[in-house]
Amino acid sequence: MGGVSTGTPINYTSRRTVGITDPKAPMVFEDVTDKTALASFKHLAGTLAKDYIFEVPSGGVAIFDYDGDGLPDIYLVNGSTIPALQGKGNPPRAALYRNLGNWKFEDVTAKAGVANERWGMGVAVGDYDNDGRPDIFVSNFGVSRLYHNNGDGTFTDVAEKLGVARKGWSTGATWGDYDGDGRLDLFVPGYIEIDFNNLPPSPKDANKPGGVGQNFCQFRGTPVMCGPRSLQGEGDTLYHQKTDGTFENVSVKAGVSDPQKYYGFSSAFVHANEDDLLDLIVVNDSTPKLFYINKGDGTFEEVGYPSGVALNENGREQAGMGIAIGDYDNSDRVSFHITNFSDDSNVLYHQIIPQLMSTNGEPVTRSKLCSSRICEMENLSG
Ligand SMILES: [Ca+2]
Ligand SMILES: [Ca+2]
Ligand SMILES: [Ca+2]
Ligand SMILES: [Ca+2]
Repeated sequence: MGGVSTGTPINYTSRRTVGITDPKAPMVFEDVTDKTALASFKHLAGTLAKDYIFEVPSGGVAIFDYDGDGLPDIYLVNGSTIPALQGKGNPPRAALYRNLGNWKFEDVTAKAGVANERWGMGVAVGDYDNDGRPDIFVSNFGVSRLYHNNGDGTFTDVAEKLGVARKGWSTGATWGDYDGDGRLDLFVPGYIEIDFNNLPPSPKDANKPGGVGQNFCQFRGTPVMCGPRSLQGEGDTLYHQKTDGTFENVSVKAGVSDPQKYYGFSSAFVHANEDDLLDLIVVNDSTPKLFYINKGDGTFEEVGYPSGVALNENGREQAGMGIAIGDYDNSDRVSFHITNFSDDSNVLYHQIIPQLMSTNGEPVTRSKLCSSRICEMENLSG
């Protein structure tokens, strides 16, 4: 995104997907949105001009059964606008749709009290207080929220009270009990520090006399919003849940504070090796990915480079956006699929275990190798 001159615009003369789909293929999925209450949801993030980078991303969806009736419900995060942030307009609202069955949904946002009305960037669901009811963490550009599920169809924002009202630009968060004490902990990546009193140059500045000029921030030859490169990134935050149910910021102590201030976009707690300790991966935009192996003493070792996950096969950082984790080849080892920004390749990292022998000729077991140092990943996307 932005930050470099990319030359003259490229004009595509045909749809770039032509020839890669089979028109005779059977229709497997039907888009039923218009038949449901979800059809009335409108996601809004800034203006169409997208003058600033925070108007570009936003959103997120959580599908979970908030009322325990066995039917999965849908929570849609919404963005916001600069006037709304300044109190000069109505903020867009997030929405919770209760599943009534038979593709019928009821908008229960107002009753549930989960409209957010801040600039939403992501959502992570977890039952942090072990009462059997899933709770909602909403990552905001602004102040994040933790909606406690009261069990009667309503939620209460307890973020300030419990110490997780993260300020700044929070993105794809993840719940996980990294220290195995039975209480969920919360990791939240930070993206970019934005100073509203000193906003980055916008495309409308490009042609102004004395302005930043055409070459400042371009995408395919068109002036666009600036960032993330050249903008100040944000550190990341790990909240450890204490015995009293409040959270403490242990990012620095645990070694996951991201002092380089990479542009964090997505994260996931994951069992990456064979011990029973949760590891952590952070997908960053335009900066190396961070891969943390849990050492079991409340700290993590960052192994992004030695594991092969930090960069792509050409040794370049990619504009990481999202992550999917799964054992697609039934090898009992997780693989990572990372999605990247437009025109960049998406990457599948397959976990491999080098065949090593110990000094007495015995095979080194995977758990010994992987938990003591790193899990090695190979890039299969090429
Ligand atoms: Ca339900
Ligand atoms: Ca709960
Ligand atoms: Ca814990
Ligand atoms: Ca970060």
